[in-house]
Amino acid sequence: NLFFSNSSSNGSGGRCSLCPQSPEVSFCPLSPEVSPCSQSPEVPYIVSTTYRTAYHFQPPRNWINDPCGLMYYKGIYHNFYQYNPHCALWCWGDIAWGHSVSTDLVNWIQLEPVIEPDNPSDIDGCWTGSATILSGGQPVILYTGVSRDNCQVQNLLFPKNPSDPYLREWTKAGNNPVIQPVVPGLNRSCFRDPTTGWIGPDGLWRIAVGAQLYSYNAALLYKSEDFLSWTRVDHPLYSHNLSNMWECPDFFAVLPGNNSGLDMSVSIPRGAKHALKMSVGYFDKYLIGVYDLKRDAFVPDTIVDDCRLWLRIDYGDFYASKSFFDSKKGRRIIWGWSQEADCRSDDVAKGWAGIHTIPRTIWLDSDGKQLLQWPVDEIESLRTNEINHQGLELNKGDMFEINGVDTFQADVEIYFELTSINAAEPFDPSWLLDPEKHCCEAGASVHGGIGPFGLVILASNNMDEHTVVHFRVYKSQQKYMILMCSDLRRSSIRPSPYTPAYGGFFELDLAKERKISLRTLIDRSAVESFGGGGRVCITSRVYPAVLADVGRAHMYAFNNGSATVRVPQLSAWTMRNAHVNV
Ligand code: DQQ
Repeated sequence: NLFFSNSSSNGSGGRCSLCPQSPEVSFCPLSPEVSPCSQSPEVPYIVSTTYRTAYHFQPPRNWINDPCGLMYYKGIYHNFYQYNPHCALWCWGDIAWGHSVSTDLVNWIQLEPVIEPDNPSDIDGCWTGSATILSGGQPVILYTGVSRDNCQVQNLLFPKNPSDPYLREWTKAGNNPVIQPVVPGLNRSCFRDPTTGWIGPDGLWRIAVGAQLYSYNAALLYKSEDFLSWTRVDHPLYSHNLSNMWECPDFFAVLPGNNSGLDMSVSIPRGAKHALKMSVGYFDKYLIGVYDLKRDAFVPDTIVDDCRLWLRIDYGDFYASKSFFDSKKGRRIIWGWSQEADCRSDDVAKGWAGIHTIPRTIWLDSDGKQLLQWPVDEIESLRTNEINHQGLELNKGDMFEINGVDTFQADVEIYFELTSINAAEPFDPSWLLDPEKHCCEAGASVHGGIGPFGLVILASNNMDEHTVVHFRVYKSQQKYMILMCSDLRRSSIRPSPYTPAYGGFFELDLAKERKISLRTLIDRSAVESFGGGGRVCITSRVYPAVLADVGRAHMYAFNNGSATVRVPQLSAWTMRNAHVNV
């Protein structure tokens, strides 16, 4: 049993705290420093083309970050994104809007950037924004422009030729900026990332803009009749004190238990709830509540002061997500930016940095409390070489090797069935404050009552390198809490990558349902996992030397808990390369 004998006794692997190079790119200094990779005598410095993803979204070269202005227009999906046309770093003053188009959300064609910093209202950067399709079908874009002295304003863009389904050329409005940072108490360097517009009860357009105001953070509310001239509503859509600035707010309607999406520019049916998402600290968090039409404000169902307890869209390397209503298939789709977790000098050497996650359908669970996400069906068109196993039984310490697929490019779906729930250990609610810490303490080598069980992926022959995605089941008063971890602490023998143990909790009614599902999409340096039918999602970036040097890795299903778990169904596929901006 190589896996467990090689792990340290406390399961921490020695690298648990957030590493000092944990990324903070949105506020990088005027000329970003290129940090040298720390060298290790045993492990050669590697800049490998093998880390480039095969089916995730990324441009051919250079830097990308936030998805902006996603939309479906005249039969074409558009992805606009934060892009540095000059190099693989986020550099002050360089950020433009890249643009790619697709008919299936899988294969993409890169077009010319639609905007670059070239006038006083965006001379230091064309930052994040959103697209809205107006009532007559005309698309428009609002984006944050950074003018001199880091003054952030909101600018408008129109397509030059709306009959071009590719929307290749855009014009900046003559009256930009259309919104200035002129609110009492507003920090004008923290006023950005306008949402997609929606129509309020009075028939006027609304947008929200992320802002820091006095000592609190807010999604400021603006309204307009024509999308050209905007007035601030005298209260925010929602605000909160004691957290970092809310970047990239997103506001959308969802129906409990119904995975059809809702279009925010038409009237929203009764019974709908609303989700307010904000990118804050290193994570995308959200609140579920109602949009109170009388007060024109978002009211969360539960007020939780400590924002460490707010639910997250993804518990891993995932930030600045944006959703849109896909009118082609009647669903809401979200995706986010996953940044490199290696040092910047490697990014410069390989010539690219940043990917977008697989687009995910997003909807509200039937209990109305949490969002669920699942990779869009289209991604299944890349599946090939299917393998299946049924009726496996995993006792404590068992590892079952999954052969027959390309372990660097795979889609794996596995169900774990609990044979008994009596062995569940008690849940400590304080773990919710820091699930990463708990994943470090309760790593895969630490035996438990029910779990850990899950997948070991990207493993070298001697287990020097491996990444583990696993679950543990805890009993909490009337309910069961499931911990899901994506533990990267041994994902690479190289010292430079950032290798935390990410984690999140979800509730499951195990008295009714004894199965816990895990779907993991492996794409070279990207690993996206969906636990409990999409209740907890974790995106991770990994740089194993096995990928660069050996070109072969192992994958296992395992159990290291005292209770036996069954695997009624395990399916895996090799994933073909998509045509992504080639
Ligand atoms: N990235 C953009 C900002 C946004 C941040 C700048 C979030 O508009 O707040 O590239 O990653």
